[in-house]
Amino acid sequence: MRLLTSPASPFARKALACAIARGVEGGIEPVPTNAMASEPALLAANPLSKIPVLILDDGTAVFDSPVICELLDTMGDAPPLMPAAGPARLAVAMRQALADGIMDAAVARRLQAALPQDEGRQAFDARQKGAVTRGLAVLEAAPPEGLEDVGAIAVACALGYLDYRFPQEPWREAHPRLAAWLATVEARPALARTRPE
Ligand SMILES: N[C@@H](CCC(=O)N[C@@H](CS)C(=O)NCC(=O)O)C(=O)O
Repeated sequence: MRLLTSPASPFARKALACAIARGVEGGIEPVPTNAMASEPALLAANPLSKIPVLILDDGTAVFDSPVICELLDTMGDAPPLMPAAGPARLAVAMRQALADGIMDAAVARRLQAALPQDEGRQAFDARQKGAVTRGLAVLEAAPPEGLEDVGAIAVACALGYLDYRFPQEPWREAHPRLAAWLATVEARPALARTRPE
């Protein structure tokens, strides 16, 4: 399998972290891909021109990151990262959705920052920043425990992206429970081996 990826992408990090947690990363060749360049190979795999994309050995292209993580959960022998059914599955899926939403908003802020800052863009940035702020507040009220599911992995990737791209907006002081949780899991291979440099 090949993973169209970038070390800076929190979504790609989540997919790779899930592969590591499942013990199947050895069967995945990372292919560095600049999504913004919309190279033909990426467009052929994902018409949305987004990474990550997992290309299976038969050529099937799988996106987006929750679908990739769900597929990875069917591979390998490690305990599943997504509960099979019921309220536990819904809770993990919702936590992943919240973390992905924080990533979406933070990535949008990052892309917009490179554009001329007129009033409209400032309003857009404030809206995205609000989504991040409210999302962090919800996570602080109920932080993950451990790193045993895709929801927790997604939260760690979202926080890692904030650290990486927005060091000027530190989040730990206002979110001590979340910070304490991240400190307990960030040395795990799934996170340590995928941390953006
Ligand atoms: N919902 C997608 C989001 C992926 C995404 O936004 N990836 C970014 C990189 S972090 C990207 O490829 N952006 C390129 C673009 O928006 O054109 C997923 O979960 O995979």
